[in-house]
Amino acid sequence: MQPQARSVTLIGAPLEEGSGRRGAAMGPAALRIAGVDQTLIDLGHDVVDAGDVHVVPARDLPNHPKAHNLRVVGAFTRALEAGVYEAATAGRFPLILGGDHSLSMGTVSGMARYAAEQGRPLFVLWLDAHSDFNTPATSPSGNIHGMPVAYFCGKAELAEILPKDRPFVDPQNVFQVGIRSVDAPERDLINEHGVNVFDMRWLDEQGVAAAIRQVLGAVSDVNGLLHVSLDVDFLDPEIAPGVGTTVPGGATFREGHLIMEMLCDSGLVSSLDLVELNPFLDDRGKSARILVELTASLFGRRIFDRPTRAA
Ligand code: EXY
Ligand code: MN
Ligand code: MN
Ligand code: MN
Repeated sequence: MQPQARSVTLIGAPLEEGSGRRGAAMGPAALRIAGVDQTLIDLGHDVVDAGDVHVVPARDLPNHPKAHNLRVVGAFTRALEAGVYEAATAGRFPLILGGDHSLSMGTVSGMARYAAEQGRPLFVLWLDAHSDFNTPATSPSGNIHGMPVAYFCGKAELAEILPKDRPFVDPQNVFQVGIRSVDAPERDLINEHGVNVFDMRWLDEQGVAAAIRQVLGAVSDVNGLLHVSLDVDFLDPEIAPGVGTTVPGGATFREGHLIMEMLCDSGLVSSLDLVELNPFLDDRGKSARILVELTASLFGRRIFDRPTRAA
């Protein structure tokens, strides 16, 4: 069975100001050089590249001492929220080429607005070494890329970037997979709000397939939409070194592909972020290539068709 042909809109987000170091702004270019558009076209999908988002810093936002570069991150948040919402409303699959992980404040918020209009709950699959659930009050670094999940769940006060009545994601609809670096106050917030965490210990003991089955079951039970946010540091640094926040003990090549293949088979994924790629730190394009390969698996590349099995 061939996966459905999708209409995909690529949106480049050359954002690095959320990360506290330079380089991630080159991520969209590296993903294009690695052939993300042609890879999807070859799999039978309709692809439109909307180009990169360009912004000027938002002067109505404060210079926040504990949320660095808020004016730049806020401007990207607004532009991406609108761009993702418009693409989804046009029946297209938004695929965001990042850019640091603060960009998910905008992309997930845009999908949350779309999902609310559809009367469907939005779920988020967060593939990351980190939980990214800090707030300006708990962050050890002040870097906003450690805060996007708290932001789109409505738990991080970051001035009025988006309208006050924006829809939030229910923290209990957030599933984090691959986690192995969490700050102590961040862990308290995650427990308090009921975020679902499959940390590396869980994956070692039970396997990624069991985790993804739980996620897909939760989404399909209530006819939800599923946004996937893939941080390069979800993967082990041996196979994906091109990221500023490497943490040893990450997902393997096959674990990454199995997740994407299962997500593809489910037909439930509505949108995707590829984030934190830092080509300045990469090894001859290795990390950009693996992101494109994983995207191919999500969009239907497979080794053999699977037999349809009774449940
Ligand atoms: N938890 C640390 C902080 O908030 O500063 C590190 C966050 C790294 C975030 C990377 C993108 O996933
Ligand atoms: Mn910039
Ligand atoms: Mn992250
Ligand atoms: Mn991370």
